[in-house]
Amino acid sequence: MTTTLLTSSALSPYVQLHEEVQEALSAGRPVVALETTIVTHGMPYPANVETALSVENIIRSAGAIPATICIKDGAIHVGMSRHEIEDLAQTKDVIKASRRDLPVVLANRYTASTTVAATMIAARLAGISVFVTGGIGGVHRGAERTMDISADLQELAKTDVIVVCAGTKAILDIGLTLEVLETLGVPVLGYQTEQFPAFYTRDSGHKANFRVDTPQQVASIARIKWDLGLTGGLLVGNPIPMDAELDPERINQAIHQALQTAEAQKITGKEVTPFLLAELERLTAGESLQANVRLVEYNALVGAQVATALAESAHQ
Ligand code: PSU
Ligand code: MN
Repeated sequence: MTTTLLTSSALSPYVQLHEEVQEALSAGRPVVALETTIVTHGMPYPANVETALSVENIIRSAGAIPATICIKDGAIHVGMSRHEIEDLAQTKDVIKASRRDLPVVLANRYTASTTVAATMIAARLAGISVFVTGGIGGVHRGAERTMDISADLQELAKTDVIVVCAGTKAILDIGLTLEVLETLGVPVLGYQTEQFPAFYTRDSGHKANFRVDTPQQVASIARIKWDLGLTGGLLVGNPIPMDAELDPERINQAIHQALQTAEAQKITGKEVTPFLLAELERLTAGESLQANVRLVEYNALVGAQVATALAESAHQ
């Protein structure tokens, strides 16, 4: 344990809050959780570390405190130093940890990054209610054969955290993903749009559950949900900025090709998503990566505003 880390033993002996995060939380100031699977499995080096740091800066500039989350030395670390982020981004063979992996990783003191599901759990344990990512996992195309449905969806059903994302990539079956979210009772809010976004593009062709236009609206919907005892998360679909959007035809062509390669190479389980992301980057000559960076940065801004609105509503 380093001196900058404090154990939040009241919550869990396995959670270590970074000092800055702990201070902000005890003062009721806005905090935004961030995942690290996007760092270890979602983007190549050095774009991964540059993006992780830029996202933190955006959150700070918007008046909130970032809490980037990973697992190492037998604890879930909530809030990482710049050095720790740089280190994780360059470590090879980091485990991608979702809900099922958490106890195993902790017991063995492995180093792991956290998926959306695992980051939601960590945020909840730390008392953080807003979490920013790029895209969530969902129902994979062909899931009626493979049963490949991300644990992120179940987590949204269970864990009280607002997740700000740019939708899900069209590598998934977006329609089925939304059906499952409906079944699980997860509100899907379109941020300043009626549509559910498709990550690289602004419109998936599917509608969001409801449109919201302000961070205050998101905060108030979340508060009411939790006040009613309706446990579980809320999903905010924040479309990629217009000038960063990719051409739908080109990206869908690349997605189609990447899916075929994954099938031919018999990629399964937790390797599927990272494999497809890397293939897309190759097939689009880096364009998909650039779009990914832009959309995460924009989500960070909106997430910080939502966290601020939520913190303000608590003081009323
Ligand atoms: N979608 C992206 N980039 C990512 C991920 C999803 O556009 O990096 C990561 C997230 O951490 C998400 C995880 O929680 O992949 C989903 O993996 P799986 O499909 O194996 O549940
Ligand atoms: Mn999967």
